[in-house]
Amino acid sequence: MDNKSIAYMNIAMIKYWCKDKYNPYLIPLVPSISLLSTTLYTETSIEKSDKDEFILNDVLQDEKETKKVFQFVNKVIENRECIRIISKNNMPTAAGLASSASAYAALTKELNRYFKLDMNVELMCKIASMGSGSAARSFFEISAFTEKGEIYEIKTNLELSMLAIIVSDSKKDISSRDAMEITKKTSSILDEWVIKNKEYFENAKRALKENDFKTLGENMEKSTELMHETMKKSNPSFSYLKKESIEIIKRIKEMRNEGFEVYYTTDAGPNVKVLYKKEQEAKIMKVLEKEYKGAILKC
Ligand code: 2P0
Repeated sequence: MDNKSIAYMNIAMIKYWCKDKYNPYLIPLVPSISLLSTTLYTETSIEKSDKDEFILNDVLQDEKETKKVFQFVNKVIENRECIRIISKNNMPTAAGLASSASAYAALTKELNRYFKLDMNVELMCKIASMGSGSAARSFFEISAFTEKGEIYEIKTNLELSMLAIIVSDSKKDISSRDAMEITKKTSSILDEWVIKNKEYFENAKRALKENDFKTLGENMEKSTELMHETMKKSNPSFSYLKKESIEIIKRIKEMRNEGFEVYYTTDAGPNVKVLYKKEQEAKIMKVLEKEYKGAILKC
């Protein structure tokens, strides 16, 4: 067996935004559905060391980052030897796509391997959720993570693909963790978010089962729009989107009127992701590559 573990990042089609509680695993406030990346991943290995260390992309991390990661490790395993965690993301650092989802999923798998914890996938999903909510969804191609804390695979015959249009690589002003807190405490439309996102989740789940790409795409956009609206209606009001993001979103919607089956989503950052059916990749890429030269990244 390999002496390392790999996990791919995932992109939410139905968005997770806000936590209910930890029990000790995360119970999100709303259910989400994600698609696993086929290209962007974290690779992690663990080795014996005389003190706990965390190396990310060849750089020894400072006390703060190391503490954060080892707080997670200590939740997974007590009474252990000191270890060195060596992680690498294959995402271009300039793309602003590095993801806590692939990071905590890969670390969970590697802890399982190194310490021979004998956890099954169901348990590893839950364990990963203690590190990062989205990490719970990096174990299946399409994952559901419900407001009851259930995590399971959804099957579909649709062959889905995503690409990202990179707007900016600048570091987030506000972490998604803090942003979720502000939203939960202050957003005037939190109740609406909880009710509506559940509807979008049910619609998307049905659409995946019935291979209904249009319904899936429409609900992805509704979930995305309402998630960003919860932030706008928070106090203080905030947004991760930039002027360029809004322009790209407009263009994606316009492409639909031109007959392309494309739908957009955005996360806690300005980059825009585009969902399409794999069979239409060449056709869609041709248009987007011309308009967003050098900014397209296959997810
Ligand atoms: C998602 N995001 O569903 C949503 C949509 C960003 C926007 O999950 O605090 O890093 O570690 O549980 O998973 C980003 O938040 O948050 C995220 P924590 P996470 O993908």
